[in-house]
Amino acid sequence: MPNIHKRPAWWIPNLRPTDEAVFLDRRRFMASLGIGGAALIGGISACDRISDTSTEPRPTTRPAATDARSQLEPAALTAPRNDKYTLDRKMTKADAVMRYVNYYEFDAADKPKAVRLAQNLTLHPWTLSITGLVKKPRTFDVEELEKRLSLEERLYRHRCVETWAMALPWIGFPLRSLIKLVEPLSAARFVRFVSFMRPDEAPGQHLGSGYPWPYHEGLRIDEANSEAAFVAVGAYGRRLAKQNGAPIRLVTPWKYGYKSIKAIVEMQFVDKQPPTFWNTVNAHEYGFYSNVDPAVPHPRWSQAQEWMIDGGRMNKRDTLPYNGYGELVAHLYPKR
Ligand SMILES: Nc1nc2c(c(=O)[nH]1)N[C@H]1C(S)=C(S)[C@@H](COP(=O)(O)O)O[C@H]1N2
Ligand SMILES: [Mo]
Repeated sequence: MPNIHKRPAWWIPNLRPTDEAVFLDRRRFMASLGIGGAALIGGISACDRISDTSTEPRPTTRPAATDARSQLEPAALTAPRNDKYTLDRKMTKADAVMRYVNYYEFDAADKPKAVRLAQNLTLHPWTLSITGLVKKPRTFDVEELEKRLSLEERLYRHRCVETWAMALPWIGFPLRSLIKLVEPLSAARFVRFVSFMRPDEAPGQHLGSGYPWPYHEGLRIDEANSEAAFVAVGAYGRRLAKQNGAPIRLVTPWKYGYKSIKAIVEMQFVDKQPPTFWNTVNAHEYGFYSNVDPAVPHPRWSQAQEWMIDGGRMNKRDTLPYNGYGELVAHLYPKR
């Protein structure tokens, strides 16, 4: 039954401004996440200097039929769990993780809309090029890469700079296993990560958006080689959903979420600290390192506490230094 596609639970139907039933439905969904209209405005504008704070549903075009439909429900993908990485809280429901996303290429302000529009991203073919200061520059097909590196499941917490958090089972491999394959030269001191550039599929990338596309990030080489740095190709026993960064994304759980770049197409080994997307947008608010630190407030809000996306905005927990991963990474930085 190749033409029958069941929509997954996180799928949000296209909204028309006049369709009140759909609008109410969406409000109920927002309420179920514990975020009312006013709270939502605070949440969405946070990463965002050029923010659109409208919470009204706006008309959109339907996702292109072909790839979008076939990818609605990502294929199963399982890997043995690495028991070293445990959680101090319940795992976030998959449904919440798949609906509550930040993906500026698709929409900078409206999370449900970003989820919907992300279904337009074509995933096949997808290659990851490793360039720059390495002995063995390579372009990998992502699925071929998965076969070369053994996949594992890791339970990790995620902390967005906007104060929302989640805890989820990623599937992937340590970043350092990939780095080993290309043999960096000793001159390589940083790794630059670049996401895709396709304004035809990603409306947020249109000229005039004011953002320095494509999304780009960076790590110092010792950070990249830290055991905590992970590359995800799946989550919750499936391949990554498009809105969560399919087919391949970075996961750096001790740093604010924007360092965990989605949909990577290139990794370049360089000798100087590379510019990063959010630092370029607003250097005053978003640094290169961006390690989670409850003691250092964002210029516009405190970072002392956080809230889980399926537990409600009112249910606050204390933020942990390095998001709780200090044992693995604190040695990389000057003493706090
Ligand atoms: N390419 C790309 N990667 C990105 C982003 C983005 O907008 N584009 N947003 C970042 C931010 S701010 C966060 S919090 C995480 C969110 O990941 P999730 O949407 O899968 O929860 O992705 C990060 N990676
Ligand atoms: Mo974020």
